[in-house]
Amino acid sequence: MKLIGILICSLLSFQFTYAESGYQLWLRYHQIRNQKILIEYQHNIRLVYIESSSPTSAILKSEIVNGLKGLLNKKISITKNKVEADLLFNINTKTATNSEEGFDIHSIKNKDNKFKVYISAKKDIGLLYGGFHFLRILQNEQSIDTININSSPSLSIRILNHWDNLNRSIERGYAGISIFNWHTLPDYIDQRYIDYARANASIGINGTVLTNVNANATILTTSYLLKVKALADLFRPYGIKVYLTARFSAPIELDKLKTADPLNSEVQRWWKNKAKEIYELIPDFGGFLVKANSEGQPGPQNYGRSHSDGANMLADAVAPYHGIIIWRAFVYNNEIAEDRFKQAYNEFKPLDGNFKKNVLIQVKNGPIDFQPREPFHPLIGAMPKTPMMMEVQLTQEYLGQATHLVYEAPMFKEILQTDSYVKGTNSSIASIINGDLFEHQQMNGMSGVANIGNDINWCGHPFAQANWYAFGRLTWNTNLTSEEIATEWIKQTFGTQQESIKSIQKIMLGSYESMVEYMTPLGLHHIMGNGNHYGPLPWGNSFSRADWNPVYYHKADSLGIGFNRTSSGTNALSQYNKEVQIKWADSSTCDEKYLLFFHHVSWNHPMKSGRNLWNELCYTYNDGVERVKEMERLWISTKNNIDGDRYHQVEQLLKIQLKEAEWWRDACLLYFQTFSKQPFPKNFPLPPHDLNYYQSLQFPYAPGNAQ
Ligand code: GCW
Repeated sequence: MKLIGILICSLLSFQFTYAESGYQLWLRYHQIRNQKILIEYQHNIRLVYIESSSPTSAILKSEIVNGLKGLLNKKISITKNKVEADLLFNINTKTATNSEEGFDIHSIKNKDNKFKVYISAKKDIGLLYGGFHFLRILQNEQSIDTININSSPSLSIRILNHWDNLNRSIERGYAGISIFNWHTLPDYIDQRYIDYARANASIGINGTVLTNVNANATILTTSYLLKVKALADLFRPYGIKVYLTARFSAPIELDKLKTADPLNSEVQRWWKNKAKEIYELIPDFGGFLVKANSEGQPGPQNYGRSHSDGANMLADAVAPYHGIIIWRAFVYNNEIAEDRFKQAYNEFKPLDGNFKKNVLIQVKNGPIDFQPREPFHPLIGAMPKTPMMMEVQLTQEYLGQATHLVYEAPMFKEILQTDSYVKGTNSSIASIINGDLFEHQQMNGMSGVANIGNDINWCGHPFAQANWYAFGRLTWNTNLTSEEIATEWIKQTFGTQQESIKSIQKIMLGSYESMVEYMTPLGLHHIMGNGNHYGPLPWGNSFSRADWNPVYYHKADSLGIGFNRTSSGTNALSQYNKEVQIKWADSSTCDEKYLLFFHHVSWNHPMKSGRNLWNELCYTYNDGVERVKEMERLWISTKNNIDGDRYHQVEQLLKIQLKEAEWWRDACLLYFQTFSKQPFPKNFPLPPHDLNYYQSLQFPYAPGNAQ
C-alpha cells in the first residue's frame, strides 16, 4: 500500500518537474492547440469511469486525470456512476481483442449529439495501454467522434536490454550513467524508476533486462536480488516484467562450485535453488538473458557442452515458475577460420529442435553486429522448431552514438519487411518473429538494446528518444510505418505546429539513409574506430583478432573492394534461401546497398548510375554529407516553433554531425584512394587534410567502452 502511495504521488509530480528539458519525453500533455478540436474534447469529456481498483488502475486513473487536465486545460473528475460518465474504462472478457494485453476503443454518439468513449480490455493492463492510446489520440489532435480501434500487440515479448553494469557504467551507453542506482536500492526509490516504467508502459514495452549481457554474477546474490525485487515491485503494475542476465560461471564465482558444467547435477541444483530464491522474492520474474561463449563470456562450451545443453539446464530451473530463457546467438570465434558472418548460423542451426519449450534464441538483426546497414540475419527463419527473438540496438553504438540524429525506424522496417522466402513468398522477417509463419510458436518478441541513461533527457540526443519510442510502437504493431511513428512522436514531443512537423519529418525520415551514406555506403561495414567504435578507421589492422579489424571487412586492394561472400568466396550467401541468394549473388544485379557486403568488385565496376564504383563511392559519401546540410537547413526552419533549449541543443548537435560526416567521407575516401589510385571526380570537395592527419587522430576518452 505504501508503495502504491509513493507511486501515485510520484506520478502526480511527474508532469511538473521539468520544463522543456526533454525529461517528459512524449508524455508532455500540453494544451491542445487546435481550438476546434479542443472544444470538441472539452465538450465531450467531463467524467471518467474506471472499473477495477488494482494498482494498475490507480496508475491509469492518475494518468488520465493528469493527461486530460493538461491537454484539455480543465479539471476532469472520476465518477463511480457508469451512466453519467462519458469516458468509460471497462473490464470485459469478451472484447474483440484476443490478447490479454489488448484493448478496444470505440465512441458512440448520443441523441444530444455528444458521444461517449468506451475503452475495454480483458485485463487492467489492457485498460492502461488503452488509456495511453487514448491520450495519444488526443495529443495528436485526432477527432474522437468515430473511434473504432481493436488493438493487440504483434509480439508477445517487447523488451529492453540494458547493457548497464552494477557500478552504473553502461557498455555502449552515451546518455550518462545507469538510471539503476544499485548502491541506494532497495531503500531509496528514485523518481526516475517510476517515470521510466510509465514511459515504457505508454508504448507497450512489457519487459526489461536490468543488467549487461556481459554479466556480473553479483546480481544473483541475495542482497542484490532484494534490490531487483524493489524494482520489480515498482514495475509490476505498469505491466513490466524484470529479467536478469545470468553469468554462466556464477555457481563457481558465488559458491565455489568446482565447475559450471550444465550436465553436472550439483550445478543444476545450484541454478534450481537460485531460481527458487528469485521467484520467492519476485513471483513474476521474467527469466534470464544469456550471452555465453561469446567475446570472452563463459558458457557451456567451456565444458565441451553445446548451447542447447546450457540453455536447457537454465530452462529447467525456471520452468516451474513459467520463466523463460533468452539465449543469444551472437557468437563468433576467431579461432575458427570462418567468415564471422557464418558462425552463428553454423553453430545454432544444427541445434534446432534441441531446445526446451521455454527457450528463445535471440538473434541480432544482421549477421555481423548492428552495423549501419546489414542484410537480415540468415538464422532468422532457419530454426522453425525454435522460437526466435530479434535484437536491435537503440543505443547508436555504430550509428553516430549520441551526437548524430539517426531515426532508426526505417532501418527496423527495412529488416522486418524483407522477404526471407523460408516458406515461399510472403515470409517476411516480421512474419517469422511475430509467430505467423511458424504458427506453433507461442512465444515471440523483439529486444531493443536500451539507449537510456541518467541524462536529463534520458537518451542524450533529443531525437534519440524517438528510437526508444519507435521500438515500443513497432513491437506493439509491426505494421506501423516509420512515417506514422515519426509523426506521432513529433507531435507529442515538439507540438502540433504543421510547418515544423513537415520539416522534422523530413529530417527524421532521411536521417538513416544519410548516415549509411556518409559512414558505410554500398554495403561497406565494420570500418569504425577500435574499441570505442567512434569515427572512421578503415585502415584499422592492429588487433590480433582478424575479425575485429576493419581491413578484414572491406578487403580493399589494388583490384577492388568488398567482401566476397558468394560461392567463389566464403559462400555465406548459401545460408539464405535460394530466392534471396538469387537476388544478391550476381554483382551486376545485386541490390547496390549490399554490393560490398557480398562482393569484391573492381574499382571500375559499372554501377546503375553509369559511374564506376570509385566515383559512385565518392558521390555517395558526399550525398550523405549534403543530406546532413539539408537536415541543418530544415532544422533552422523550425526555429520559431521549437522551445529555445531543445532547438539550440539540436542545432549544436547537427553541427557536430556535419563535421563528423565530412570526417567520415574524407578519411574513408583518402584511404580507399590509396588502392583505387583514381582521382576524385571533377569539382568534388577535396579533403582539407591528408590521410596522415586522419590516421593520427586519437580518442582515448570517447564514451561507451566497456568498463
Ligand atoms: O556490438 C558489440 C559491442 C559489445 C557488446 C556485443 C554484444 C555487450 O561492441 O560491447 O557486448 O556487441 O552484443 O554482446
